[in-house]
Amino acid sequence: MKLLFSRNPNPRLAVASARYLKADVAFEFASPMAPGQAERYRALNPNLTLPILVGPGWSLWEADAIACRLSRDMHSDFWRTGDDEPEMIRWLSWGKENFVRACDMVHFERGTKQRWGLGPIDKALVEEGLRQFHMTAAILEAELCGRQWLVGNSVCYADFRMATFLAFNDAARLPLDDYPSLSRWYRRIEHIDAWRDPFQGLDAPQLPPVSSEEQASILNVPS
Ligand SMILES: N[C@@H](CCC(=O)N[C@@H](CS)C(=O)NCC(=O)O)C(=O)O
Repeated sequence: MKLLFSRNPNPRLAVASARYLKADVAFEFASPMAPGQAERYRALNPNLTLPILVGPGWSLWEADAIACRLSRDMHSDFWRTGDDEPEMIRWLSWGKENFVRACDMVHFERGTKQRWGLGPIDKALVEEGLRQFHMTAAILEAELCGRQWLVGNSVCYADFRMATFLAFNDAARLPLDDYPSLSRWYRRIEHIDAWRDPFQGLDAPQLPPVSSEEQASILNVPS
């Protein structure tokens, strides 16, 4: 099997999951949206997004589905399958509709758009993303003040999924420090090698840096 990836958030999540699981996959950098590449990848994923897991005669897209598949292959409880499974699904479902989405909104404006030259930061969208971040971070803070992980006593895929965009917080600048239990939880995740440095030893170009306009706005100087 091979895992097609880039350094962007969802493929990063899939690579980190595969490495955490020590899954038997080869990693291959891909860029299905680059000019001239679409036809090569459309049959593998009609969305032309990453990650994609490819096996003989099949492909699987969506980071969550890939994590589920690899966890099953490795007989791991990283993807919970016992009594904890409904609770894990609750966090995956709620997270993607709420906390992860809020992080994504802010990161898209401050990070993705600035890296790839997709236009100026929409301040209204940043404000709305931050509003949703605060609402949903408060819910996670209350959950995490009494325990170390989202489900049970060990890390699971829901922790990784919830943290998808926190690995990019140098660009997104979400006020994570306002939430001490949430910050401690994320530091625990960062102690996991597979999360902290998923691309170690892999051949993949670095993401472009955020633009000088964005840097100037951080420093509050004209660009
Ligand atoms: N819901 C999808 C989202 C996939 C997605 O949006 N991938 C983006 C990166 S975050 C992508 O493929 N961007 C183009 C690239 O990385 O080359 C998942 O969870 O896998």
